[in-house]
Order: sequence, then C-alpha cells, then structure tokens
Amino acid sequence: MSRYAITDIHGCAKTFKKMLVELNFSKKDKLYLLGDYIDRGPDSKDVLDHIMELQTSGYKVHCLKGNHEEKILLSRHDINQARNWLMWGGKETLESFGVDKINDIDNKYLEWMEALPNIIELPDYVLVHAGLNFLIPDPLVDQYAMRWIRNWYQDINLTWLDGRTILHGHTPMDQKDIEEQLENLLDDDQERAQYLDVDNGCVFDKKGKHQLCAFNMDTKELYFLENVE
Ligand SMILES: [Mn+2]
Repeated sequence: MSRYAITDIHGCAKTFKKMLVELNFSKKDKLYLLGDYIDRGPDSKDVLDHIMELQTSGYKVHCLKGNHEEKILLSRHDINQARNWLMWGGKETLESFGVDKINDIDNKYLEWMEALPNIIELPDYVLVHAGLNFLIPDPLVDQYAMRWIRNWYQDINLTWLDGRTILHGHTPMDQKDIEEQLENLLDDDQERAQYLDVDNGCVFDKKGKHQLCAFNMDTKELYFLENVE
C-alpha cells in the first residue's frame, strides 16, 4: 500500500491517466489530489470523469478544492468572476464539456466540486492546494488562504505543524526546485521548515515544467512525467 499525491492536473487527462499506470496505482493504494483539476488544459471533463469513476469503483481517491474549482463555482452567479475564469482557462473547460455556458454543465460535476474540502490532515502530512496562512494564530481559520496563498514559507509555525509536512501545489515549480525541496525535507535538521510543492506546471509549456509530478508519501520518491496531451 502506498499513498501518492498529485496536483494541478488542469485538464491534462491523458497525462494524469498515464501517470496512474506508471505508478501501478491499485485499490490497495491511496491517491490524494490537491486541487485544480480543470481549466487551461484540453480535457477537464475527462479528468473529472476519470476521478469520479475511480471513486465509484472502489479506488481510494481523496480530493481537495483548488482555486480553479472555486472560480468556476463563483462564476455561476457572478459575471465578473466568470469573465476572469474564462481568461484563466475556463474557455477550454467549457469546450471540453461541449457547452457555451457554465449552467449547461451537468450539475453532478459542480456538486462534486462544491463538496470538496480545503484541507486534509493526516498524522504525518497536512494537505492543502496552495498553503496555509501562518500570520494568524490558527491557520485552520483561513480557508481562503488554503486555496490561494503564495509566498508563505517564511511564516511557517513549526510548533503548530508538530512534525508534520505540508504538501501542496498551486505555484508551478521547476523539477530541480521540487527535488531540492525534497532534499531539504529529508535532511535531519529539525529546525528546517517542512513543506513540499509538487506542482511541476504540467499544463505550462515551459523549460523545466510541462511535467506532471507525483509524490510517494511513504517512500518519499518523486515521479515526473512529460505532458502527453
Ligand atoms: Mn491553483
């Protein structure tokens, strides 16, 4: 049994499915998906279909809400949000569903996204899409930050974290920077901040990115897979 984390799939359904094959993902394993399933990439509908199908056929897949899920949900009732969302890759999401308006998307997808949590706490990991707001005494109070925050590492409260590692996505990183974060994490210096960003910018066609990253939370191995969309 292994626990895996993957984030920011952003409509890259083929790459996501290929990664699960490479990982040999089975019903004995657990998969934690850290949000941003949709937008920008070519097949957001297929990403959601595949996740929901895995969940209903007995695979253990636990999903967080990302800022892109929040954005599509807000866009249903707010024209300004919708304008933003369309520019942030929402147009591609509508195309993948073959519709012109959000309200023509089957409600089961929107309800599924609406029900997603912002955080999963495990004995050894804290999972969030973007990060935590450590500028307040209890970071659990700021649910918005969990989906949106950037540049928060310098504020980490190691006492609050109590030996756990924060796993997150949201800010695309080069492969070498993810590998360096993991090295720091595995270093035995207890004073070090404990975090790992596993977003390798799968949907962005840029040097050092354009790969989907998976992290084995038990063996602490990283996997990188070139975007195959
Ligand atoms: Mn994000």
